[in-house]
Amino acid sequence: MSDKKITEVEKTGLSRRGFLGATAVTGATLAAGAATVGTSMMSRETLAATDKSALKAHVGPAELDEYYGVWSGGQSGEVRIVGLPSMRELMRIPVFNRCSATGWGHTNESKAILGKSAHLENGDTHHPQASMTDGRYDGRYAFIQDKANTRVARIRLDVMKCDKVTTIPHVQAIHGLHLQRVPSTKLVFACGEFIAPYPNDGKLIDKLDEAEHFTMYSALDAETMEVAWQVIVDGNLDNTSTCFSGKYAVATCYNSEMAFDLAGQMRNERDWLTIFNIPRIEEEVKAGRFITLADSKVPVLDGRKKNGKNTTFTRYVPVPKNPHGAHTSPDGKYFFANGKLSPTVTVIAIDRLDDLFNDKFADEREVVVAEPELGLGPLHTTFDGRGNAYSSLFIDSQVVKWNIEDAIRHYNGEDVNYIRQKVDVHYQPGHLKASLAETRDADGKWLVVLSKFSKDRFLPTGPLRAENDQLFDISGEEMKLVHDGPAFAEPHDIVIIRRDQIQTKRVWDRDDPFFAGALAQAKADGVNLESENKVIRDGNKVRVYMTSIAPAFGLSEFSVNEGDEVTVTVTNLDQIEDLSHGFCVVNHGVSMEISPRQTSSITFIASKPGSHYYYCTWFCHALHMEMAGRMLVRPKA
Ligand code: K7E
Ligand code: CUA
Ligand code: CA
Repeated sequence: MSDKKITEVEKTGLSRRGFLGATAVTGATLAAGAATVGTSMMSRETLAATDKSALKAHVGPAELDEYYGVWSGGQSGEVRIVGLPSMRELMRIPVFNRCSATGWGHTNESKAILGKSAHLENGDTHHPQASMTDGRYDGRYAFIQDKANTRVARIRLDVMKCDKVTTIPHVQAIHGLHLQRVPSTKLVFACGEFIAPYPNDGKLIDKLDEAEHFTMYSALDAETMEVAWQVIVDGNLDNTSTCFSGKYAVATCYNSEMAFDLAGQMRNERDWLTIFNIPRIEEEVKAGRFITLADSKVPVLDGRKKNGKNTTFTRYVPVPKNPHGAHTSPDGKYFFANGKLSPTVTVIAIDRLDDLFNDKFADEREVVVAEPELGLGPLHTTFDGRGNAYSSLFIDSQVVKWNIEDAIRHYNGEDVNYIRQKVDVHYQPGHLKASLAETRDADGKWLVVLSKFSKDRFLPTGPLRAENDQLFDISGEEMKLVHDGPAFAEPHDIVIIRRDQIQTKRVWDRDDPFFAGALAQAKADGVNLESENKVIRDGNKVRVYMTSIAPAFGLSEFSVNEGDEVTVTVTNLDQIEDLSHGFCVVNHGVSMEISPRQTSSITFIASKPGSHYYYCTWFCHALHMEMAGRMLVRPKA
C-alpha cells in the first residue's frame, strides 16, 4: 500500500478502515479505489525474495504442469484451460461465443448443443466449477453459467468440449454457480441475479409497481441438465456456495431493498446470506407442494418470508451491506460472506445450521462465529487447507491472508491478531483461488489472483488492456508473487484441478455422442463414414460426405446447384494424436475443426454460382497447402 493511495482515499473524506460502515456509500467510492491503481510497485528486495518461488513455478520446455486451471472467460463467453504453475494457456473452449477456428456456433453439432439459444452469439461466463465425488474432483464435467443470456452449460472434461446448454426460465442473468460436492455432483445451483417482474409480458410496463417482482435460485440435474426445481427468494441472488454434506447451499443477496437504482440498493445497513436446505426443498418437490409458472413444468417453491415467518427450507442471515463472494472452507466447517462495501468477511458455522432451521435461535445472527475486519472491498475468499483464508481486497488492491480460528477467538473477545500477511496485487483483485481449494484436497501450494486492472504491468495495447492473473506461491509462511499473466476479457473465477484428476481422450471415439446426429444421418443415407465419399441429393438438399487423411480430402471436387442447401460432413480418418484438419469454404463463412477420428458437419446455402475452393485450415502436413478441393456451383437455369 503506497502513501499516494492512502492520500487518494483520504481525499474522499473517509478513514481507511471501516469507512463504509454507517453512511450510504455511492459507486463513487469504488471508483475512487479504481482511480488509485498503479501506485504500488514491488521493491527489488521483494523481487529477490520471490526468486526461489519463481524457480518452483518454472515449467521448462516440454515439461508438464502439475494442475489444470479451468478459467472463466468473462464477456468473451468462453472457458479457458490454463496449466499451473506455468500459467500457459493450453486451450480455449468456446461455449456461449462463436469460434472461427473450431466452427463452434456454426457446425451442426454445436448448434444442436446450443439448441434454442443458438441465435444468441455472446455470453458472459463468471463461475466455473468441476464435478466432484465425495468432495473431490472426479474429472467428469465442468459447469459454467452465462450471465448475459441466463444459461448454464456443461463441459465434458474428457474431450474439453461443451456438450449441454440450458436456458434457465423465469429469471434474468445467471451469476453465481456452484454444485453439490457430496456424495457427488447430482445438482448444479444457479443464481438469478436481477429482480424481474412476473409475468414479464409487458402488460404492466407502465405501472410496474403493481407487478410482482422476484428472482429465483435454480437447481439443474447435472446429468440431464434439466432444471430440477426453482425457489423464489426475498431480495436478489449474487454468488453461491455449498457445504460438504450435500445439505446446505448459500447465496449472497446485495439487493434486499429490491431497488432498481444504485442508491436504493445501498439503503439498508445489512443485506443477507440466503440459506437453502436442499433435503427439505426436495421433500417439498417430492410431496407435490409446489407451483408451476405458465410457460414451464419446472417445480417452483416460494421461499420468501410471509408476514415475517420463515419457510421450512429457507433462512435469511443478516450480514453487512451488499455482500459479494460466498465461499466454503475445505474442512466443511464454515461459510463465508464477503463484505464488499463493508471491510469485513462474515463467518458462519455450518454445524449451527440444523439448529437454525429447527428454530433454536432467537436471532439468525447466532450462526455467525466471526466477522473479521480485513481491509477495503473484500470480494472473494479462498483457502490453503491449513486453516488460513485469503481474501481479495478490491479497493486496497491487496490480498490478505488471515487465520480462521484466530478470527473466531477474536470475535469471542480474545486479544489475538488474525491477520497473517497483506500483499499488494496489480490491481483491483476480484476472485482468487488456491490450488484444489474447492475440494477436500486443498493443498495450499499455489494461489491465483485475478486482477481486474493491469495498467503498467504489460506493454500498453491502446485503451483496452489485458487483465492480470497473478500467481503466488503460498506453500510457505508468506505469499510470494511469482508470475504476472495477461488475460483477455475477463476471467472472474477459476478452479484448479490436479492433473491426475482429469483423463482426456487422445483421439475421438468413433461413436462419440458429440457427433451422434451426423452418424445417424450418415446411417440413414447408407454411407460408411470410415471409407466412403459420396454426394447425396435429397430435393434441394445436398449431403456431401468426405473423409480426410493428411494431406487430402476424400473428394477433390463436388457439384451442387445454385440455391442448394449443402451439408458437408467430414470424417477425419487420421488416427495420429494431434493431427487435426479443418474444413473451410472460401467466401462462404464456413469453417470447422475435425480432430483425429472426429466427424464434423456444417450446413450452408450454395448461393454463388461458380467454382469455390475449400481447404484445410489446420496445418497438418508438409502438403497442407495442397489439401484443398472445389465446390462447383451450377447457376440456376
Ligand atoms: Cu466477483 Cu461474477 Cu464472481 Cu466477478 S464475480 S469478481
Ligand atoms: Cu489437413 Cu491441413
Ligand atoms: Ca443492499
